[in-house]
Amino acid sequence: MKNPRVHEIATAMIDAVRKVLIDHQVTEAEYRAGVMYMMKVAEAKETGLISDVFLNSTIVEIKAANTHGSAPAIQGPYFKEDAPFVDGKLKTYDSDDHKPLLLHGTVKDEAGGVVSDAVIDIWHSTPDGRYSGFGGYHGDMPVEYYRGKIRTDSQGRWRVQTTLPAPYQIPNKGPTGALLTMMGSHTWRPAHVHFKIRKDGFEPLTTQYYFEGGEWVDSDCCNGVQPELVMPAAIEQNMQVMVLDFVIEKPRA
Ligand code: MBD
Ligand code: FE
Repeated sequence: MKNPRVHEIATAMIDAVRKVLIDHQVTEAEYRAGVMYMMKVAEAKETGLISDVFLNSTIVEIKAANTHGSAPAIQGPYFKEDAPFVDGKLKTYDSDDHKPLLLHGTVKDEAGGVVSDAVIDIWHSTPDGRYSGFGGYHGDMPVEYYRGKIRTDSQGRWRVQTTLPAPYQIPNKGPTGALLTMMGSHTWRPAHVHFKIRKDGFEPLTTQYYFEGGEWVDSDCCNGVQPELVMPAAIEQNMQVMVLDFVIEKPRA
């Protein structure tokens, strides 16, 4: 059955690629190398990674231009729906000697009203750049580490403690890393913490925040940094803190 949206987008994508092939006079051998490359990406289970490295920021750009809520950011390939609810603290490894990080703030609607009982997913990598709940490069860490869900209270407030994430290298031994290297780029992302805020009757907000002055903030290999997402360093209770007041919006007709 013909799907008009698929027809429109798939046809335009194929036309765009055909134009590149012609403009750059791509040879038969180069075309075959490209096809082999896509097979390697699938074999290495990097289809999600390579898509998000190059294209997620464009989807975010589209969303950002149409939102009255907080700035969205790229989700990346390492969100896990099955992360558990946590009580004020993400589980981290004791061998993780990095500094504590306090995260707190509020969730409000566009009119400034508090949003209670919103669910916030929070996730970030270990200091050595691994995400829990994934195999291969990530080493099969149980899903309850370095991620969790919390709820806002009756005042729309939320709070959670974790450890400070470090600058992060995307999986760099596979085809995605190889392509970035051949393109003259690199595989680094600035240290970041991911958030997904959901509440019935509101648009989900997927975002992530970075640390002012952090390494790679000015050259993220995923093009995911926007000025609103870079937070200044602050200290509370002897801990580095990020205070984030999220605004979520109702779906538009
Ligand atoms: C990540 O951790 C990430 O956040 C993104 C967007 C892409 C690759 C790895
Ligand atoms: Fe990430």
